[in-house]
Parts: sequence; C-alpha cells; structure tokens
Amino acid sequence: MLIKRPADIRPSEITPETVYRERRHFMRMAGAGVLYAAGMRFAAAGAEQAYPPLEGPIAKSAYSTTEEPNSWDAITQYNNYYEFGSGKRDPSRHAHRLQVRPWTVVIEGEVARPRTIGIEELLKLPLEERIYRLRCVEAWSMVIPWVGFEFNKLAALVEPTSKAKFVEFTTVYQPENMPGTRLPVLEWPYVEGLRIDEAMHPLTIMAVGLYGRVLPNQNGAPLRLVVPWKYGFKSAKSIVRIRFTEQQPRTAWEKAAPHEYGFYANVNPAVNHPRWSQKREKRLPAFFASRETQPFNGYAEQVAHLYAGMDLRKYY
Ligand SMILES: Nc1nc2c(c(=O)[nH]1)N[C@H]1C(S)=C(S)[C@@H](COP(=O)(O)O)O[C@H]1N2
Ligand SMILES: [Mo]
Repeated sequence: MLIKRPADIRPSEITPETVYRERRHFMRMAGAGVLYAAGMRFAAAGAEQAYPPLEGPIAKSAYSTTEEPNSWDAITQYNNYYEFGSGKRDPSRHAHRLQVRPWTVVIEGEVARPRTIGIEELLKLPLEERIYRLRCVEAWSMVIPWVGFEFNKLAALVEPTSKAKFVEFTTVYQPENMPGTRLPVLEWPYVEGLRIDEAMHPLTIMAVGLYGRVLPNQNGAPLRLVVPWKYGFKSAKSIVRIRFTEQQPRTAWEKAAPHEYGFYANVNPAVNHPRWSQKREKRLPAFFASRETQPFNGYAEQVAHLYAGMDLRKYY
C-alpha cells in the first residue's frame, strides 16, 4: 500500500478519479427554478460548503446564450489570475489564500456621490444569471453561467458626472497571499479600463457568482468585471476600486506590452495578436481551434454600434 505524506496529496487525488467524474449535483437556483444537469460536478463535497448558493432570487436574462455551459470544474480549474501564478492550474491551487472579507469597493472620481461600498450591500442588488461566452486572447473560449448585476446599476449609486468619459477598475493587491506577484509579470495591482459607454452597456456586468453559487476566489471573488465582447483580460477580478475618469486609464497589459494589448481589445477575427492568430478559437474542452472566432465574440448585434466610424485595426 502506498502511503503519502499529506503535503503530497493534491485535492484531485483525495477523491478517486471515478467518483470525481461521475458525481453529479443537480442544483435548484433559488427563485429561478433552473436545473443544471451537466454542469454541476463538484470535485469534492467540500466545494459545496466553500461556495454556498447565493441568497435571494436570481432572475434569468434574455442576454444569456443557449449554448451549453462548461462544467464547474472546467471553469474553476482552468484560469488566468496571474497574481496567483501564470499556470492555468495555479489560481485554483493558491487562490484560497485570498482574503475576501471584509471587502469594500471605493467608488470615486468624476461622480456626484463618491462612496465606499461594502460587498454585503452590493450582494443585495437584484441578481441575474448571465450565461456568456468568455473568449481569451490566447484563443480558447468557454461558456460561463455568471450571476451578477449590470455595472450601470452600480454606477447609478454614485451618479457619474458629465466629465466621466472612462472607468478604471483596480484589482485587490495582497502580496503576502499572492505568490504570482513576486514575479514582475505585470505592474501590480492589475488595472483595467473601459470607455463609459462600454461600461454602461447592459451586457457589462459585475459578477458575484457562478452556477448560482458564491464566486470562487480563482474566478475573481467577491466581485469581478465581465465584458463578454472583449478579450478576457479586460474582465478584471477581485475589484476594490472603481474610478470614473476624464482621461483614458492606462491598463496593466498596455503597460506591460503595448504592441500586444490595446485598450479596446474587442474580440476580432481580423486583427491578430502577435502570438495568437485570432481567426479561430478552441472551445474548451476541445483540443483544436476549430471554431471560427465571431466578431465581438458573437455580440456584434448588441455592441458594434459603439464603434461606428472607428478603425478597429488601429483601436485594437
Ligand atoms: N486581476 C486579474 N484579473 C484577470 C486576470 C488576471 O491575471 N488578474 N486575467 C484575465 C484573463 S487573461 C482572463 S482570460 C480572465 C479569465 O477569467 P476566468 O479565470 O474566471 O475564466 O480573467 C481576466 N482577469
Ligand atoms: Mo485571457
């Protein structure tokens, strides 16, 4: 018999692989009465305790795609969250160290009523499920059933002024809990930004949950931005500061590699990234990039008008 020291055992080895694959949980979302047949597979029973169902009703949305969502495991074990390392499994291994309470969000800048809002108050906003495609600039994609509220609902709490032309989002910086920040991959904290009309568009949400449950840390708990027509890096995680500005914010990726990452970052099959052709994408768990990339990630009908008259090769 093989005896391992506890430190050698990874969570995936604690549950036998067969149980891990076969166990299915059918979840009833409060109020919405939605049943998930395929998606809710928990790696271990502990996950149910760590990520309890969100309180209150969760409304469905006409903005949701009817495409099949990726599984809970896929969405929570294949992540980009560089603060916890650059490997796809690093965030799920290390993000339990993120301290998500107490949590406040400073909302400031060009607003009539600057405020610091506790996460508890934001969780009381009416929640909706939004099943969106997520397209990473690395040319893979998933379908993710987020729970959250439109960013414009949060903006209404602080009343942006007419000078507010952009919004800057800042991720939490907890160097002692974030092993990835020891490497100078990016300038920490992670900063992203949107033009005000992009931020106020009804597709732009602040997510607080996944599959009706509390958002896992590796996915950006307790509050993350989701902008489904842009490359995934625009969707900043674990947000602590939102600043309405007159000037276009300088984002972390623009600072790190300006020729690779533009401010707009709209999903566009016609503009290649220097390291990744954007013509096609790999819809996980598929192995090949056999799917054609859709302009604006399939949301052109809703958002193309925001860019009328702009040369999207220049504003990439
Ligand atoms: N703070 C922070 N936010 C981030 C990232 C990051 O490294 N740090 N990675 C981005 C990238 S590149 C992608 S593709 C998405 C991935 O979101 P997911 O792991 O929840 O699927 O998060 C984005 N938000
Ligand atoms: Mo990404």
